[in-house]
Amino acid sequence: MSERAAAFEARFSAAAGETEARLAAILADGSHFVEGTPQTLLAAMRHGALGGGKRLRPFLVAESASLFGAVGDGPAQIGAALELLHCYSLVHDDLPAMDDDDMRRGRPTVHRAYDEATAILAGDALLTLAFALVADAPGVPPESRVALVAALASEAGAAGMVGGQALDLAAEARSLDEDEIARMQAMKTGALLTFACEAGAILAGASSADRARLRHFGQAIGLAFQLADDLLDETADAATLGKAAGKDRGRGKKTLPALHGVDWTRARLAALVAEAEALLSPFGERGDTLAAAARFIANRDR
Ligand code: GRG
Repeated sequence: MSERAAAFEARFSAAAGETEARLAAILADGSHFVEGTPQTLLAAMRHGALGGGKRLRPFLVAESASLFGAVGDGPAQIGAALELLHCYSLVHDDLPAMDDDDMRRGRPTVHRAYDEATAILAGDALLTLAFALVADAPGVPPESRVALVAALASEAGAAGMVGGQALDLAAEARSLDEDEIARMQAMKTGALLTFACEAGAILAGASSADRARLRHFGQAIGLAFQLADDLLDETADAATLGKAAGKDRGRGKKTLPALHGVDWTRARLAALVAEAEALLSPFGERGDTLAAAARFIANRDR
């Protein structure tokens, strides 16, 4: 690994540790959970949210915020909120009615460790907690908090991640064409990554041109993330992934790597990284960490 890549990995891993501690504190915190909160529900939420994951989305929020000089605890709280929302999507995605997975992040999925009803409710509670955290993000002006709530709702909902998941489920009955696959992936996977990058610009009160630039960057790395994920699904083993591998192929679901092969996928990933790097060029060295994140996303092995 190059020195530059090693420095990125060290920074990324330190940030993941901070996110883990913040999430643990939030999920232990009396301010969010009054005495009446059912303890089994809370335990299932912790199971779904703690103890694993790359914590990529909070990292992107923090780095995009620091690109514009945002300071204070606001970016970390928005990152934590986004990560809880991401965890809800994984808990629900793993349910028997959806992907029907037994393992996630190297551990039993929430419905396996508890039961289906508890997993549905734990996901619901993680989603609603995410919005509570955005609404009271410390040090963030009210108009920015409202903008963040609106952007997150749009990217997470029917026009974003949830809509993408619906298109993905529909693809089990009818094969999608290439454009439809790309659109489904941009919604299912790209939407939250786009929010992560745009959130930093919103937090810092950046210009609308910079906000659009960061959105565009998020869209490019979102596509790269999904392509890399599909490639891993084709090539990696379950022990490396911490979940079942080869599931898409097993279900006859078309992915772009399955349609075009590994060489085409690697070339497309390189083009997306170049696009992401070019979008950061106006920021000079300040954009180095986000550029390294784009390369990590495209080349990742987990
Ligand atoms: C159920 C509403 C709803 C949405 C589900 C996120 C999602 C939409 C489905 C997950 C299935 C999947 C494998 C999607 C591909 C990309 C993805 C989101 C992978 C998981 O994200 P990582 O790699 O996971 O960031 P960690 O565990 O590192 O947090």
